[in-house]
Formats: sequence, structure tokens, C-alpha cells
Amino acid sequence: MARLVLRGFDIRKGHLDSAAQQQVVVALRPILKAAPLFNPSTASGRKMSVRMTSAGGLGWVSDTAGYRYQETHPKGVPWPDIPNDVLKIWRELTGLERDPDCCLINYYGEGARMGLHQDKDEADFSWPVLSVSLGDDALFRIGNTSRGGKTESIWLNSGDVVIMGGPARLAYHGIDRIRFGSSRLLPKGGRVNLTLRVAT
Ligand code: MD6
Ligand code: FE
Repeated sequence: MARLVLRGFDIRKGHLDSAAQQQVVVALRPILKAAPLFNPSTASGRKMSVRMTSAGGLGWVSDTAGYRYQETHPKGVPWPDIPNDVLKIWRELTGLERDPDCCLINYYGEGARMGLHQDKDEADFSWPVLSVSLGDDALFRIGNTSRGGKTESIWLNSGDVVIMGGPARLAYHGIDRIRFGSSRLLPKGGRVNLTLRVAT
């Protein structure tokens, strides 16, 4: 499938075919049951528009106490394991010996977005972050390693995988908007984005 590099982001269009996308969605079902999506708020107390949960030894949470990786879901239970189908994508595309210890699961309903941010809560930025897009199309914006300056945007579609590594690892990026209802992969519509990280 097509490979495209935009500002150091390695974008694999259509890496997952529709059967593989379905398989990941099926694997996510028991995870969402055990560790339901929650509505995080930023440290300043503003609700984020995405809903979120995690799989793996660590999950990312954000609340009025700030943001951090922690070993349990806000309801107190350990995060479920990262599904094998998802680990397989990481192993295939990164070729790394080490598996990710966090799979952040973001759900975008109608109107949800994610502001420009850096992923910088991990201990070692030499590990890449890999993202998997499922469901509705999303407009992904990539900026620079410091705030401001020109940005470039690209639509991410269901099945696309993005690898953020090397000099791009600390680039600002975000989701401006989704095209709600553009995909029929998820029964209730919307978009799921998985990001795999080595957090420790
Ligand atoms: C999203 N993605 O696609 C948001 N982070 O919904 C990210 O924040 C992201 O796509 C790190 C690496 C790749 C990404
Ligand atoms: Fe990110």
C-alpha cells in the first residue's frame, strides 16, 4: 500500500485491509467492556472532546491532577492486555525487539477533535509512537517541534498507520476534525485511534 512521508511522519495508507480492520475492532470490544471509555479533562479542568481508555501495562490518564501514565483505569482495575493483532502491526512496521507497554485508545464522536500537542510523557523519545486509524476519516495536522510556524494536513482514513519517530518524534500534531459518518466500520460511527508507545 502507498507509503508517504510528511515532515518525518511515515504514513502507511491502507496498511490494514477491511478484514484486518474488522479483526482489530472485534479485539477491542472486550477491552472497552473491561476498561470503558472515559471523558478526560485537562489539568486546567476543561473536558476533552475525545473519550479515552488504554490497554497494556500502563495507560495514559488526564484529570485535574494533571496527566500521567498509570497502571490502572480510573475505576481502579488494571488495563487489559494489548491485543495480539495490534502488537503484530507494531512488530511488522517497527521491527523492534521491544513491544509497546501502552496502547492508548481514543474515540472521536461527532464534533470531537484533538488540539496540537506533542507526545512527550514517555521516558525515552528514541522509541517511536505508532498510530492506527479506524472508522471515520480524520484531518491530521502536523506542525513543528516547537509551537507555531507552518503546518501541513492530511486526511487519515480507516486502516492507515502512522509512525512518528526520529526527528519527527517530538513534532506537534493534532486532529482538526473528523468526517462523521464517512465510514461504516464502527456500529455507532465515529473514529477510533490507537497509539502504541513505549512509555517507560
Ligand atoms: C489521532 N494521533 O490520530 C491522534 N500521536 O487521533 C496522535 O496524537 C498521534 O497519530 C502520536 C503519533 C501518531 C499519532
Ligand atoms: Fe499524539
